Amino acid sequence: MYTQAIDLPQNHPDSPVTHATGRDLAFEAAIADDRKVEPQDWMPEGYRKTLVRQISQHAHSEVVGMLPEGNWVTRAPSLKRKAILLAKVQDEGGHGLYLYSAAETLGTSRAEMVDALHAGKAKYSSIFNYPALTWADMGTIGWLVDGAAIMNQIPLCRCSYGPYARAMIRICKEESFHQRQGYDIMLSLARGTDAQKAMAQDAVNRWWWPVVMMFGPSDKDSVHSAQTMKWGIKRISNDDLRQKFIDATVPQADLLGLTIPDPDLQWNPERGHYDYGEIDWAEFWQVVNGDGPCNRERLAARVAAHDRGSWVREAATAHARKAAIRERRSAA
Ligand code: BYC
Repeated sequence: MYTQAIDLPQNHPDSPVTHATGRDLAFEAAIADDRKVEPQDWMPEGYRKTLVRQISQHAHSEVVGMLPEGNWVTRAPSLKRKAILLAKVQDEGGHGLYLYSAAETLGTSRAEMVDALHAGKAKYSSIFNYPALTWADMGTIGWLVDGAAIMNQIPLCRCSYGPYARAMIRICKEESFHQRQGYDIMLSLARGTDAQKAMAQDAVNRWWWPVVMMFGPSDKDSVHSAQTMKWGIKRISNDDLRQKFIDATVPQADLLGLTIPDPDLQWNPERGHYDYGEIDWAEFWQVVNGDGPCNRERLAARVAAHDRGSWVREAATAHARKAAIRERRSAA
C-alpha cells in the first residue's frame, strides 16, 4: 500500500547472471564519471540497502523532528512567530515525505519503513531526543540544528543516487530559511532584556554538544563512511562536516554575544580551524541506542499519531479502490 516502488527487473533473482559483470562495470562507470544512478539502473544490493538505511533514517528524523518544535506552536510569543514556526514545522513534514518517496524508488515501501521506526529498529537523528524547554530553544534549534543539517545536507545534493540528490536540493533551500528564522529569534533575544539573553545562553548551553554530535561518530569509528564515500553517497566525512559547522558557527555566536560552552574552543592559526573540546561519545551512543532524555516520549508520540491517522489511510485506500472500479467501468 502507498508504495511508489517500481519494478526493478535488473535485480530480479531470476535475471541471468551472465550480464552481472557488465552491470557492475556500468554502475562503477557511473560512479567514476559522477553520473547519477537512477531507480531503473542496476545497482549492487549493498548500495541499495545503504541508501534505504540512510534515506529512511533521514526521513524519520524529519518527521520526529517536528515534535520538539510542534510543541511550541501554541506558545509562540506573537502571531508572526507562530505563523513562521507553523510553516517551518510543516516544511519538516514535507521533507519527510520527499525522502520516503525517494527511498520507495529503491523498492521498500513507506509502510515498511514506518513500521521499522515504530518497532524501534530504525534510527533517527539523536538530536530530537533532547527536550525543548523554552522559547529560546526554538531559536537555537533553527540556528544550530538546522544549521548543522544544512552543513550535512548540501553535499547530499551531489549524492550519486538521483532521487535522493534531487530531494535534497529542495530540502536545502527550505532549511536555509529555517536556519535564518532561528537566528532571527536568537538576535531578538540577544538584544532583549537580561532575562531574555540569559534564556538564549541557557538554550545554547544545552544544545551545543548534542548538535556537535549530530554529525555522527568520529571518522575512525564511522562504520559506513568509507564505503558510502566510495559510492558517492556521502561526499564529506563526519569530522570534516563537524569542523566546517564549528568554524561557521563561532562567529555567528560572537555576533549574538553568546558563549559557546566549550572551554577548549579556540582558533588554531596553523590549522586554519577552531580546535574544540572532547565530545562525550558515551552520551551520544546512549541516545542513539534509545536511552536519551526523550527517546521513549518521541517514539510513543509518533506511534500514537500513526494510530490516530489510520482512518485517513483506510479512507484513502477505499477511495482509490472505488475510483479504479469506476475507471475500469467507464473504459469497458
Ligand atoms: N543520530 O557509520 P556512521 C534534520 C548512526 S534531520 C542517530 O557514521 P553514516 C532536521 C548511524 O546511522 C537530520 N544515529 O553512519 C529535521 C549508524 O547506525 P546504523 C538527519 C546516528 O550513515 C527537522 C551508526 O551511527 N540528517 O536535521 O555514514 C528539523 C554509525 O555511524 C547519528 C540526516 O539523516 C545520529 N546523529 O553517517 C530540523 C542526513 N550519527 O545505521 C532539522 C543524512 C550516526 O548502522 N544522513 N548514527 O544502525 C547522514 O548524513 C548520515 O547517515 C549520518 C551518519 C552523518 C547521520
